[in-house]
Amino acid sequence: MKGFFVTFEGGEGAGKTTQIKLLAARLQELGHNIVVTREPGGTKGAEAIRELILNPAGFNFSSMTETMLFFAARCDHVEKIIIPALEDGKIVLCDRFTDSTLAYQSALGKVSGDIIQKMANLILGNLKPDLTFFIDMEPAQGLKRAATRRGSSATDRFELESLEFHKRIRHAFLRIASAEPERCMVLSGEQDLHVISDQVFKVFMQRVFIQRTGVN
Ligand code: Z5A
Repeated sequence: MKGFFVTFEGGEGAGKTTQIKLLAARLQELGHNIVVTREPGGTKGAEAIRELILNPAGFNFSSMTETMLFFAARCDHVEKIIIPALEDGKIVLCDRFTDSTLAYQSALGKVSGDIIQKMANLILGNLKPDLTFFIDMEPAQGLKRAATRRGSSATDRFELESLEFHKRIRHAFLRIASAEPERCMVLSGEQDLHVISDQVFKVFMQRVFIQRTGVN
C-alpha cells in the first residue's frame, strides 16, 4: 500500500483528538492528502455501532459481544475508508485502533489478548499502523480534562468506570508500546499541546522518511 497509516492511542482526555487536528493542519499546509478518522466509527455503519456500545443506558453487552462489535465496526471502517485511502497514497490519521481493543477489552481480563489478536488477524490481515502515538498521562488528570471538554454533553460508558480501571488501561497501553518500540512512540500528554505537536510532527516526518527511503 502506498499511503501511511498513523494511529493515536491513550486514555480518556489525553489529547489524541487535539494532536490529530494539529498534525492534520500541518500536513495539509504542506500539501499532503490526509484522511482523519476515528474508532469506533468512521463510516455510517460503524458510527451506528459506536452508539450501541458507548451509550451508558445501552444494552449491557458481555465483554466478548462488545469486543466483536468493536471489530465489526473496524471491519466496515477498514474496508470502506482506511484501505481505499492507503491504496490511494493518502496519510490516514486515526483516533484509536486495535491497541484500544487490546487495552480496554483485554486489560480488564475478560477477553484474552490472544483472542483479540486472532480476531485482528482474521479481520485486518496484514494491515497494521505504520506509526502509533501513545499520549500518556495520569488518568485522574485526563478524566478532568475530558469532563471540562464535554461540558453538559452525555458521558459515555467508559468514562463512568473507576479511576482504578483507567489506571489499568494506562499500564496496558505502556506495555503494548514497550513491546513494539519500532511502531510505537510514547509522548507525555502533560506537556503544552504545541510542544507535543512539535514532537508528533518530528517523529512523523522521520518515520515517513525511513519508510519511503529505507534509510534509518
Ligand atoms: N474503546 C474500546 O473500549 N475499545 C476499542 O477498540 C476502541 C475504543 C476503538 C471511545 O471514546 C471509547 O471507546 C473510549 C475507549 C473505547 N473510551 N474511553 N475512555 P471516545 O473516542 O469518545 O473517547 P476518547 O478517545 O477518550 O476521547 P477524548 O475524551 O476526546 O480524549 P482525547 O481525544 O484524548 O482528548 P482531546 O479531546 O484532544 O482533549 C480533551 C481536552 O483536553 C480538550 O478540552 C483539549 O482542549 C484539552 N487538551 C488536550 N491536550 C491538552 C494539553 N496538552 N494541555 C492542556 N489541555 C489539553
